[in-house]
Amino acid sequence: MTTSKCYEVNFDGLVGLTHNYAGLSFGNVASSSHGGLMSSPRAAALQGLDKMMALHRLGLKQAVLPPQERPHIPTLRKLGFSANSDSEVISNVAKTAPHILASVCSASSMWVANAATISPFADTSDGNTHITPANLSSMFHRSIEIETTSRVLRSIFSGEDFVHHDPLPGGSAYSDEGAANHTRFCNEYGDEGVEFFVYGSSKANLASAPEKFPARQTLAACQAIARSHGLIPERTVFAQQNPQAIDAGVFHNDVIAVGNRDLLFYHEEAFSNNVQVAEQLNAAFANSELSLIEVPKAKVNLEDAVASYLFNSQLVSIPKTDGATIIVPTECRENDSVHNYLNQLELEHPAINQVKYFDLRQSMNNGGGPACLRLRVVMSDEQINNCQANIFLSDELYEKLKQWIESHYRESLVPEDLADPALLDECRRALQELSVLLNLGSVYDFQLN
Ligand code: SUG
Repeated sequence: MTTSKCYEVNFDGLVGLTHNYAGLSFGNVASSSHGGLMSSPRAAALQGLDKMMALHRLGLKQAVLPPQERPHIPTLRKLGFSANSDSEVISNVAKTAPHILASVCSASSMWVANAATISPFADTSDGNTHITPANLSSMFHRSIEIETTSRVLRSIFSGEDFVHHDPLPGGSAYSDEGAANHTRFCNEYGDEGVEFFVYGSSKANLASAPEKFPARQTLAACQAIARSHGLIPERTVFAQQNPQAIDAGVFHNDVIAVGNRDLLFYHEEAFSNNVQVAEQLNAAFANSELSLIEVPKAKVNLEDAVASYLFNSQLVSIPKTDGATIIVPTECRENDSVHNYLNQLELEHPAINQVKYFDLRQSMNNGGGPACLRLRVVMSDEQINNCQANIFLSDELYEKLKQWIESHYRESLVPEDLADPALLDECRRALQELSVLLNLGSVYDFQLN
């Protein structure tokens, strides 16, 4: 057990050079409705970086995770696109299977809330921090993130007090989408917490599954992670998502609920049984009181919650400030019912200090809001100081990353551009430079082979 001060560090995914709209995620309403439109990788990356910098300036610990190599040639070769050169591979797939090219070009690793489930040392029976990369097996374009994600996480969290597990075995039974369906409650970040896992489907209750859209997280996956992380059963809660919410576009729990410290902010229709969830969480939270803000559907209906991403917000505790700051996308200001609700919350609720709006439109158009872009890791001062990677945001790193984006990223991309072999070279050149800047070692396939 550590005696040094502990923080919640927000690791944000940098948007990749191939950020594009390909309509790949069935059940993610924004992804489906923007498929085929023009994207702006440069604007997307700068929007994400500006959010990171704003949180850093608020006094929070902010770090960055790198994008992945796309198009992903090793996946294309595994799928039988064989040619002598990588550019021939791209031209073959572009001619015969453009939908496969779109999948291996997705910059989806930016949504690092899906990178892994992380249980900090305070919650685990061996006192180590346990990390399980998500298998992302419900979406092909996301399942190809796992290997690089694992290498990046091992490079950053390299101390002996980090235990890296393999992703769960693939297939529908153990479909796992990481921290997007996992929250932790605690008093101080270094205190023993309650871990809360939310799943979309379970074998035991097949009758209560969504009808229209896929459930992307199973109970079996949540239980396997809780087991291998050595979590204490009395302080671990599993809850089912409301299948109607999934059918309304809530493809991850973080589209309808968010927690931080002793606060849970969620929609009336978030879970199959909200009352039971509140009781179980309160029982697990034992000696302290949990603060629950349940948003009634009469004030914000499911459709507005999904369109605005009100719950894909970040609840953060700014040093020396009472109450949480809520980081929301600007879409929340454009939706009347959501905006009115947030104004009221800011004025009246003692648990909420202020609301801050961020323009993340490029990511939002693919269904990725503020919370999707970040992975939370509780770290002690000691762990932060021991980290060899140069990933903690500072004024200097911000300037370097900004310059890096401005010199390497394209202004715009349309689906046809994915067939341009120059894009692969641009991506590799940029990532080579980035991995040196962030001191990550060799984490990309093109660096290893
Ligand atoms: O997996 N969108 C991502 C969005 C992930 C959001 N993450 C969280 N809620 N934590 C997904 O559905 C769209 C890609 C495209 O269509 O081009 C996409 O992968």
